[in-house]
Amino acid sequence: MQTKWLTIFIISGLITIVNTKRACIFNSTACEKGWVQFERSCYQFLNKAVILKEAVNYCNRVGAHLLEIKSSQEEKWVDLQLKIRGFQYVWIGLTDILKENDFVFISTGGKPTFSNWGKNEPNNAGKTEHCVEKLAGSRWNDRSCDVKFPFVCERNSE
Ligand code: MAN
Ligand code: CA
Repeated sequence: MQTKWLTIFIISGLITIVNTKRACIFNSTACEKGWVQFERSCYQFLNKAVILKEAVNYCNRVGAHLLEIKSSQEEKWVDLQLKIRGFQYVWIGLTDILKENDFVFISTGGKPTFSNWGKNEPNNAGKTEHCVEKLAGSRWNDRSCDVKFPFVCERNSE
């Protein structure tokens, strides 16, 4: 009789552990309301055109950074999101403001390993283009940091 109760006790304990673990895994991959997930990031799409520094500051205030596209899979997903939301352009979090034609992530200063520049870009037109726009469904172009574009914030989902 004692063995029976001990067995029930142990099994119910194990079920509780498994269910808790499952809930943790489920919650840890979820993004907050207003954010959407792709792989290990949460993204917020802001359909308001602002100059680059305002986009950077907004993303920082919500614990994020400007969109950083690190693979063609990520870019394909971003293009789907932009298309469905009717965005034509967005800022991305790259700049060569410290050294001409040396593009780095604004968030870390690190060098990207993936890029998707348009034909003949970056061209530093008028020698005033130190920020980067992405055309929805298309490629990247260096632009003046003082023009206004909608933007996307990105942060870790874990
Ligand atoms: C054209 C190209 C781009 C440049 C913009 C600036 O589209 O020369 O490289 O950034 O004009 O308006
Ligand atoms: Ca350009």
